Amino acid sequence: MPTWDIFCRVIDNYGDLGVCLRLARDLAQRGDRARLWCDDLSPLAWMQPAPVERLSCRPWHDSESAAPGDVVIETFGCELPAPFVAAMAARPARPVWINLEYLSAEGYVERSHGLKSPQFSGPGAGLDKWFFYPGFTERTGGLLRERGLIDSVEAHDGAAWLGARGWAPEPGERVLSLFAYPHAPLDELVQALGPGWRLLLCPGAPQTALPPLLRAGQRATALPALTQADYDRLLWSCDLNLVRGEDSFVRAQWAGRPMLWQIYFQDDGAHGSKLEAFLDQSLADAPTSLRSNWAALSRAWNRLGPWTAEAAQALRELPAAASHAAAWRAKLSGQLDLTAALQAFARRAGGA
Ligand code: TRH
Repeated sequence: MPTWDIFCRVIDNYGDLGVCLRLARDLAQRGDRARLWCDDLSPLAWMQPAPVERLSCRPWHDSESAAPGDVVIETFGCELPAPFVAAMAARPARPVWINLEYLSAEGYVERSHGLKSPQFSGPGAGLDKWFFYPGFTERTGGLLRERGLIDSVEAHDGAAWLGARGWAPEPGERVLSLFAYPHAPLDELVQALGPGWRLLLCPGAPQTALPPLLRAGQRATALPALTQADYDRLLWSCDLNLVRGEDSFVRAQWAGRPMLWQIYFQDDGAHGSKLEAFLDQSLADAPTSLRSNWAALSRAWNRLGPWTAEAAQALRELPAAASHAAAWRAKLSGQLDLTAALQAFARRAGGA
């Protein structure tokens, strides 16, 4: 049973920790031992309050006196503590050292996935670091998808789950979840949605900014921070999910429901080409009108394009978007998942 050390620095928001927690938990649930080292463990109080067998979550600095396990995952270039790297280099059986990168559908991902970076200086001199890229194709590391996930989504009774929490739509009403950054164009969204919506607002700025903007026939409810497992169930229950960043974005794709992604904004504008690459890949097999309407809506929601008639039309064609979301999910779920890909990679590289 190999031991995995997963290192995470919280830059802002919760995405980095959210991804690391899912990976660590998935490894533990598959029978490996996982240690998650993080510089801010406080969000775990709501993301994962219950203990998980074989998973331990520890403060970053405690790693400085720890003996490295068989596989070490440095996430998103977080730079491991030097004493830990020195201990890796001194270990008789060298651990496999993997840098797990951010998710993107851009072409560089396939080209860079699995590349080796030999370390010539510093405490890790003599070790190799491997670059591992999640992605949407067989030539990447894939996406986190725990065993049995799609069966759980399909067995889920969304109406009952929402009803038990007081979040169910009235007859004839549709329901959406909204998890968004403060700069989201909320006024344009509620205008384009039209009447007949219950909006479930996840924690964040929209909980106060959106209610005054509501149009006739719309109502909003502020949700508390949910556990990751319950956030997933929320996504499985809604007619439309507005998600952001990286982890909620992936989970919404597994929900197999229409999804609108607010990409993480980058000052240099790099998020524009990242969004286009995802739209190109995920909508490639969609009917032409759905493809152009949904792309227009996605650009508008990210302030990368105007709120055109096409963008508004996308929201009137949710049944077509739902069929496409299910087809896209079926395509993705035919690929190897990220945890299994990492396990296979680590075995080949000699650590697990
Ligand atoms: O936190 P995010 O906005 O995005 C991240 C970070 O900003 C990060 O720095 C950036 O590099 C990356 O995006 C691209 O959104 P994300 O990724 O969806 O992470 C949110 C996590 O919070 C995810 O694991 C789901 C979880 N969550 C809950 O557990 N309960 C909740 O109620 C909600 C709303 C989210």
